[in-house]
Amino acid sequence: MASAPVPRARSFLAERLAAADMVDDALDSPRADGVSLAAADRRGVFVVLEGGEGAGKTTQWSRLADALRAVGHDVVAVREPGGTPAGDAIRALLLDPASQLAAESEALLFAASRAQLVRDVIAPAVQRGAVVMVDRFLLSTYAYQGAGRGLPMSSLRAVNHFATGGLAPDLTLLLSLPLAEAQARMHARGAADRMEREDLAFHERVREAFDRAVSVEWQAQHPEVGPVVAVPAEGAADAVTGRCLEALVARWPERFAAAATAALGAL
Ligand code: T5A
Repeated sequence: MASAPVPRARSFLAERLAAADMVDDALDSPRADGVSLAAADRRGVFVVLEGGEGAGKTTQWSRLADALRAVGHDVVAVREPGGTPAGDAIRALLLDPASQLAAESEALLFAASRAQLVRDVIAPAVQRGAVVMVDRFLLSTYAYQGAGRGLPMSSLRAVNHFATGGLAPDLTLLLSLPLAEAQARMHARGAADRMEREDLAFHERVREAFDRAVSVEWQAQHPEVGPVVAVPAEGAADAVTGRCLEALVARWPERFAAAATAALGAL
């Protein structure tokens, strides 16, 4: 009598390949969880401000939002981590110098805040036609958790694809300032949070990762980050705001020309 077939044990290698296939599937299916917006659904624009600590992102994020609102744009301005009640609780945990977090936990918490923000705020606002301005997004994870902490990029990419559902920024303004100048601004401001307390070598790795993201080659390999343009962040805040507005006009001349003219006249 023939015996029943014995299920063949899966080898370790087969398990690894199956896992890799699942990651590939996820990366190949940007609409799988429904938050990715096709061009036709994207009535608004999704703009991110990035850069190392002290580059002036938060200052410019607020000034740009004010300048655009002043000429009638519907602007939604949020920051990462945060921007939702759950995200704000995660932010407090992540930035508290008393938090003891493994690098992996840290990466997952940033991704969890991002997942909530995308679904509750960013995707609905982009769909209704708003200008969505986000202070940090996925590129920060690649710079801080990837280059800074040394976590594997493939893992960060997969986790964050799950978090964003494939929703990529339309434009990232990368505020670029020499590290020494940025650190001087931070020291002048006082008390440092958990991330700011990392040593100089960590912040140099972060800085190098941001610099790499400006290249055409890097952006071609990381379409999930969207286009990145560097904006020199030296000089007075007014001058930097002017450069940011020029970058927005270069990308969307019709949408932002009036705002830029009005704002530049008022600076
Ligand atoms: N993080 C975040 C990760 O590790 N992974 C992630 O995925 C994400 C999303 C967030 C931390 O989390 C990390 C990165 C961060 O460490 P945060 O408090 O939001 O924490 O930190 P930052 O985003 O870095 O904000 P900062 O306030 O620290 O830096 P900014 O926004 O670059 O700088 P800003 O605008 O606050 O300015 C800093 C100081 O400089 C002055 C300001 O008045 C202020 O005192 N300043 C200027 N001075 C002179 N000239 C100018 N042009 C100036 N512009 C601003």
